[in-house]
Amino acid sequence: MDQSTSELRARLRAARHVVVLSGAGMSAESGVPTFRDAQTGLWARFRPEDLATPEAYERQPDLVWNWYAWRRELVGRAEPHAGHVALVELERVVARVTIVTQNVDGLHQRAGSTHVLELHGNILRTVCSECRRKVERWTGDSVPPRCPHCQGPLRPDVVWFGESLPQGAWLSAQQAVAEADVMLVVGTSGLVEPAASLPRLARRYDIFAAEINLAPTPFTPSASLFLSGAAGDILPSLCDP
Ligand code: BV8
Ligand code: ZN
Repeated sequence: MDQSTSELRARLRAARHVVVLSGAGMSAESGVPTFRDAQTGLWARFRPEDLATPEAYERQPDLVWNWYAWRRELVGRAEPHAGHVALVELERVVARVTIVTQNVDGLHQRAGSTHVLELHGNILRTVCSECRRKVERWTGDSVPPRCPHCQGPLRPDVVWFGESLPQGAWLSAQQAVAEADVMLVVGTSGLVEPAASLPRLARRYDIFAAEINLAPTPFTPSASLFLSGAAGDILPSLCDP
């Protein structure tokens, strides 16, 4: 094991509170394509940033609904990988582990992480765009389906570009960073705000922030440590007992 990995292992074990910011790169090895990856097949000609917006839903609700139906099905088939499991293992050696995720696939929870803050919602939850009630089942063949309570169009319970983050999760995420001893920044390109401001916040508090990514990002120059590699390879070497 190289020196920087063993140093980070030691820091993690000495920490009372570790906060992890995860991005799409954390789910890549589970088969969920990242936003930077070109989308496949039918969706290759669309940019996610153009579809994940209220305007796109307003303009082409059926197209946006079908894109999410395709992604929901894909996420439903995905399994947490060794990196997700390593973060669960970390909870056995560190008193408090807070996972702050930009991902909407619920894989951290499925792996068994007990404290997950979803900054951008969860694609497996569906809500009414009018009354905002959660809707588990819907009938009829209209696309998008209608809310059983108020007939409003249903939508995925995710945060679109231009929409605010869920207040509670966002405040708790900032709080978790302020109280952390070590931060792991895993599989995020650091391009989407305000999530990308959290690693910068950690460095302003002089908190040790290690970045795990296949390639450098805009945050890398300010990171305390950069470990180049895949989340599924590096996290087990850091977190396994
Ligand atoms: C807000 C849910 C304000 C939906 C998502 C300029 C112009 C216009 C807008 C803005 C602007 N500047 C800032 C903004 C605001 C905007 C924004 O940041 N835009 C960007 C594109 C410039 N942000 C917002 O709109 C946010 N809201 O700001 O509200 C506001 C305030 C008050 C009142 C009203 C409004 C909302 C942003 C949330 C958008 N929703 N997801 C859905 O999923 O469909 S974001 C979505 O993209 C993902 O959730 C994810 O968070 C993000 C993609 O980022 P990453 O996770 O980093 O993934 P990415 O593919 O980019 O990178 C993958 C990384 O992993 C790479 O670095 C790669 O090297 C690495 N990797 C790959 N494989 C591996 C790996 N690493 C390790 N191991 C591997 N195996
Ligand atoms: Zn409704």
